[in-house]
Amino acid sequence: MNQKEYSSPLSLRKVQVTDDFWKNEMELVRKEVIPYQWEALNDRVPGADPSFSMRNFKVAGKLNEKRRELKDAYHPVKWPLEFQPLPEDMDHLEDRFYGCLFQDSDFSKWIEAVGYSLTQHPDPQLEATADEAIDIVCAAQLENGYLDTYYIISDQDKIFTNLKDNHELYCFGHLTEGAVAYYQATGKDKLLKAAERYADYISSCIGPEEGKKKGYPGHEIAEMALVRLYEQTGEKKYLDLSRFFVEQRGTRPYYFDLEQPDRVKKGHEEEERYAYNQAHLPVRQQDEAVGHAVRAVYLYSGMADVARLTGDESLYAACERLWENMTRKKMYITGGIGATHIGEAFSFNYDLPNDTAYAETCASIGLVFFARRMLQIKADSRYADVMERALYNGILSGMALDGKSFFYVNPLESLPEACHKDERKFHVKPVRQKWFGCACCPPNIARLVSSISSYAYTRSEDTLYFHLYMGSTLECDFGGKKADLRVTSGFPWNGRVTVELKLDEAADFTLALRIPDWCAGWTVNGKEGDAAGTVKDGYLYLSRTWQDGDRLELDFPMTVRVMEADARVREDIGRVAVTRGPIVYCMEEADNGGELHRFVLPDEAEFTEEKSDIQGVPVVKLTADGLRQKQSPKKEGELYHVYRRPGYDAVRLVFIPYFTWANRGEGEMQVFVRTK
Ligand code: FUB
Ligand code: ZN
Repeated sequence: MNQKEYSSPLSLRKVQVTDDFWKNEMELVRKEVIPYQWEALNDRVPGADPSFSMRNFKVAGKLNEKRRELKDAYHPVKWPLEFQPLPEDMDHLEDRFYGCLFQDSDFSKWIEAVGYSLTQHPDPQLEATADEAIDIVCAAQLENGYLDTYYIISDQDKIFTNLKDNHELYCFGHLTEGAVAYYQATGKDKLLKAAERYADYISSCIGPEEGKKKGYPGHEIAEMALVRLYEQTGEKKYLDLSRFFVEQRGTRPYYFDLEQPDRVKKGHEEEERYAYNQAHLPVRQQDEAVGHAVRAVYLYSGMADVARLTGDESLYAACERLWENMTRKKMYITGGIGATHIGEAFSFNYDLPNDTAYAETCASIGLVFFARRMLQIKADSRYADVMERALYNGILSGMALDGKSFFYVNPLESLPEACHKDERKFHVKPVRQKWFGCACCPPNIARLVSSISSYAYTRSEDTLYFHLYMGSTLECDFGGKKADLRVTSGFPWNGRVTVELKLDEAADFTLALRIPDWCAGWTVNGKEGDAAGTVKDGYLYLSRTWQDGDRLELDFPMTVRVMEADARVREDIGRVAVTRGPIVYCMEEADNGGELHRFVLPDEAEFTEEKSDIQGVPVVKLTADGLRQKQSPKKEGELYHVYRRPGYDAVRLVFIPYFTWANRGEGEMQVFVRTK
């Protein structure tokens, strides 16, 4: 690890995304998701499960008021307070907590997305709404800094008594991420100060010192949030707490056993007991991605942050091992992770079923967080390739092309009848949903998409890294000299990119350009390979004294690539997936008719590329001559018959980008297609 080479994302205020593709996604988030989400947070969406998020903050704030009046004579409601069922009469709710116990995070993800969005599109009205929401949230904070409505409303005696299940530190993490984002966008620090006070309260209760709880989050995210708080405030105590959380995890005796001794009896074997929470082993001994997938990648992101900031080689080595295991043995071609719906978790190596896949949108988003953090430590295109794969495929599939509905689960094969009738596939929805009772994914897409440029670029003192290609303008400076860049890009449909420099005076710096793993024969200003510059770990380094008006023309040819999985992936044997550039394709019933399992893509298939659109969104469609297996001649009503070489009808197969599936009503979909 070379700390001198570490890089950081550019401030969102210094990068404007102008890209046709990503700007469209960002505008969907700004115009559709953020306003809808605000209505959802306030329980104003007819027919949708109420969130109760803002309501809970208001109730907590009101209780605080009352408590102040009564000089703390408040008596908590009875414990245990489990998930509150939906009340029958929504007009006469009691002053108590409703909803999932991590509903506070709905607000936090919203405010984070709002912050990012304001950097690209100032909107005084939205900012005023956000400020009012922040006032409501801050009024709920206890004098001591604690801020989680579930416990504030229900039972303050139980604060931090169930770190494993009850998401207090998860809500803290999201609150902090939102607070930093909003501060960076607007300069307003009310929420940031609230997050700091909460962080201070947490470290007065949990930590290595005598008398404090030796716990850590049951659902990770606080680790990376504390690092953000440290980077924003410069307060090392936040980095120390993050490091404590990372290093304490999985140590013996298990903290989760200590906090709730009853668990020990219920649990499995020692090492399996807390694998769901990645707390089965100390993190440096972990080498396989296990357990709940979102939790896992949030942890790994925090580990990478701590490794970078402390120069910790062994922690980085653990991140590397986990990265390799996850991306080489447990990741779908779409960048989806977490193959099983049982525990929303990773399955065993090479177990990647297509039609029961879980591949939660949030998990792929967490994978992008992890990838960017690994890139900050070391610019290696392995990380950026996966980041790009997840972004254009397993994540964008999570949102409809009109931004109005969402997938939580992202299967690689879907048969609507099975989704409706087969209990094993009830988690797989054949069409996107308006919202979810547990609404983690849509707001996560909102915060990722609206901060997309922080994944495209990072910089060190003298190097600007291009990890993704997207049209944008960047304001940088190197050695005190201003350098503005204008980037245009045809991604993801063509690989032509231009970079133009506008400098007040000549300046020395390096541009490091990622060479995508899917392209062969790339050129920069017409030069190929080593002739173009120095290539290291998948990046082309161009170090020179740049002049005003310098211009680069990059070409990363996008050709169709037919991919097969490792032969140990049982479900994919004898099947292939069609890709082009960063995009994974699929077949849909809307174009090909039903019973997709009967279609065959011959080895020698030649593809035709066609500029087209799906629901008005420009795409490149692919077509190829293929086959459709005929029903063998057999006796009427017979289910089985003696095998005969099958006959086929010639058909034209149509492939569309995977992220655009299920935008034309309910129908079958398949990514991996039989081959011959
Ligand atoms: O537990 C909080 C969030 O809800 C998780 O990250 C998601 O997987 C969903 O279970
Ligand atoms: Zn989710």
